Amino acid sequence: MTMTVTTRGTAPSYLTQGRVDFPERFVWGAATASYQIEGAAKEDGRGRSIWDTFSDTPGKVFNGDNGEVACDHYHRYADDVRLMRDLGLRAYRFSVAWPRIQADGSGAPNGLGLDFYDRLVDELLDADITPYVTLYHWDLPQALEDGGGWTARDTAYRFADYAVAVHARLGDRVRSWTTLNEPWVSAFLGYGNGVHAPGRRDPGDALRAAHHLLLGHGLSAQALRSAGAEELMLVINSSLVATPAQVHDPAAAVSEADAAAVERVHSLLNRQFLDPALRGEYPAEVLATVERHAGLEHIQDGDLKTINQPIDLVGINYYNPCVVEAAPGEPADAAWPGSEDVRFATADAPKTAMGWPIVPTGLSRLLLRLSQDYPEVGLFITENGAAFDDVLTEGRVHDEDRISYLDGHLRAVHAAVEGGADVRGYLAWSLLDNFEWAEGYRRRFGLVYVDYPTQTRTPKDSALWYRDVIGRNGLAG
Ligand code: IFM
Repeated sequence: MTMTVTTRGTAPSYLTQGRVDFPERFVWGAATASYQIEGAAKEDGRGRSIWDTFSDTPGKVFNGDNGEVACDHYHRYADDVRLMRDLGLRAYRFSVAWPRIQADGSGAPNGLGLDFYDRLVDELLDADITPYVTLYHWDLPQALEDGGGWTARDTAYRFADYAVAVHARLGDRVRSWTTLNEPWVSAFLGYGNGVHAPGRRDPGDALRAAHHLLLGHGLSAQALRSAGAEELMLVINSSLVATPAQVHDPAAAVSEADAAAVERVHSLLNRQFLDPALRGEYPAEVLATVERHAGLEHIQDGDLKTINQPIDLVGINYYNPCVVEAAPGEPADAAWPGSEDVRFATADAPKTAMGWPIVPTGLSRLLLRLSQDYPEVGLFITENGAAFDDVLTEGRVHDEDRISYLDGHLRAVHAAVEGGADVRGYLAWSLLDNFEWAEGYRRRFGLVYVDYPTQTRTPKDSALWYRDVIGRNGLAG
């Protein structure tokens, strides 16, 4: 049944309303990341990460916030797992903090750091929740950054060693392994526009970092597979790229220049990572950009073969569409080397507290395109969610706007599955309100409200709604 949406105006008109059922083995869960929730930054031998340094640098993070305490998950993990169980989660995606395992990014693993993840995995399994481990969600050991960070080739090799050490401890119980989370963000916000750690601003560095991240992905995927890892995944931040008119109407007429701008940005955002990982090649226009800003010496013979390891899934972190139009003479955005003559615009749509436009149909269209372009790999929604200005009143958070966002995007995932996309699961971002990088704690993405001074957790209405969605494996009418 297809009909016009009336709820809060975020779901697109062609998405099915009423009850929808997801495929039988669809995986439901939530995601977090180490630096954003763990705290305990100086405990049990954890070394410094680039995010500790960046957060300590005045002016880099809103309100001078940092991850020293965060959600104190390092100490409260057992309660947090109980909360997950009570919410009916079947899967939990978390990341391992590299500096907990190797304080300086190399050498013998720190047993105390591994112990923490060991306990967490056991707790999850006892609660019947499947762990999805991400090895790199941005907290690079500071010592490696001091040696060049991701602009240094050696970091890719160090990463593979670290991945093997974590797998050696957890691999008997964890079947799903993600190498990198959002390498585009690591490279282009970390080394391109400097909005994220380590805060460097050089297009050549950003492009070198992107290649070395991919190399680290390939080397670690190869090593993990040989060590017996069952499921391998690369997670990208991905968006539908479209002109303002196309955002709401895929059939909208666009000029040749606009169409070229869309495809160029699609290459920079999506193909720059997926083509090497899944096909062993860079798109020609990306390679031309790399050559212009960084030369090609850092791309050595055999690298692309190494990067192109068989993987099982591509994880998609989707929040909003990326809206662009041709703008002759416009200089490249610092986060987007190669984006000359393109203007980044915004969609005419309601916005989240991050100012991100809410366009669920963008997710269906993205999933359908990716599944057509890369039919060899399954897809997984590894992050999707929204920050809103939540208010805790009398023990409740009535976050109707988040429920609407999630409902719209789940309908979009369902529509893509119906259209033939092989989407295996959905993980909401995030389980808990947490440290939102340069935005500090002011942006709340959680299904669960965190009162930071007391560390009290309060499931928002969206968490209770999501529990019901999981329980019925679908959406009610
Ligand atoms: O909080 C981040 C997460 O760490 C990576 N993906 C996007 C989220 C929201 O900005």
